[in-house]
Amino acid sequence: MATALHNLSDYDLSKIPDASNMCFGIVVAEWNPDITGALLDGAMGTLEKHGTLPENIHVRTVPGSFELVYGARQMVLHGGYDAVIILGSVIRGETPHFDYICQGVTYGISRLNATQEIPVIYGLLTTNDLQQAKDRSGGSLGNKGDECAIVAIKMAKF
Ligand code: DLZ
Repeated sequence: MATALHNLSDYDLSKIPDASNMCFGIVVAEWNPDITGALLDGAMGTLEKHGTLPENIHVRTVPGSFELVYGARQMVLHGGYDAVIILGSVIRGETPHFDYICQGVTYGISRLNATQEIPVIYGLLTTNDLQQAKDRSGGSLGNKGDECAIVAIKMAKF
């Protein structure tokens, strides 16, 4: 969670491995497309900034965040990537779907990380309202997509 003390796009440049020989898969949810599009821009821009070739970043979309686990699993099993990033935005609103979706995605991605060989990076924004999502997708608190790209590079190196 971004806080007043931590901007999601801030990191220590000296600690980031060179990513020029790395290959990444990104799976993006179509719900809240303005938010997930901004997360994707951030992730791709940061991967490229650290040397990843655009042709080595493969993006697939899924209808909603709940489908991110399936998408990530397919990429992990069949993609040959150094790491896979999931990007989604779940906004609480008035529906109990929020809790079910967040729990399902969190559990599913944790399970992939515990059982598979390739790291899956958790770029799911879970916010109370649209403004909080905007703040974390290129707004006042930075971009979760940037943070996920940095984590993906570090975990690929790991
Ligand atoms: C159904 C639903 C709702 C209510 N809210 C969101 C949301 O805020 N963000 C999101 O990515 N997806 C949402 N979905 C769709 C579910 O993730 C999923 O696509 C459907 O339940 C079908 O499995």
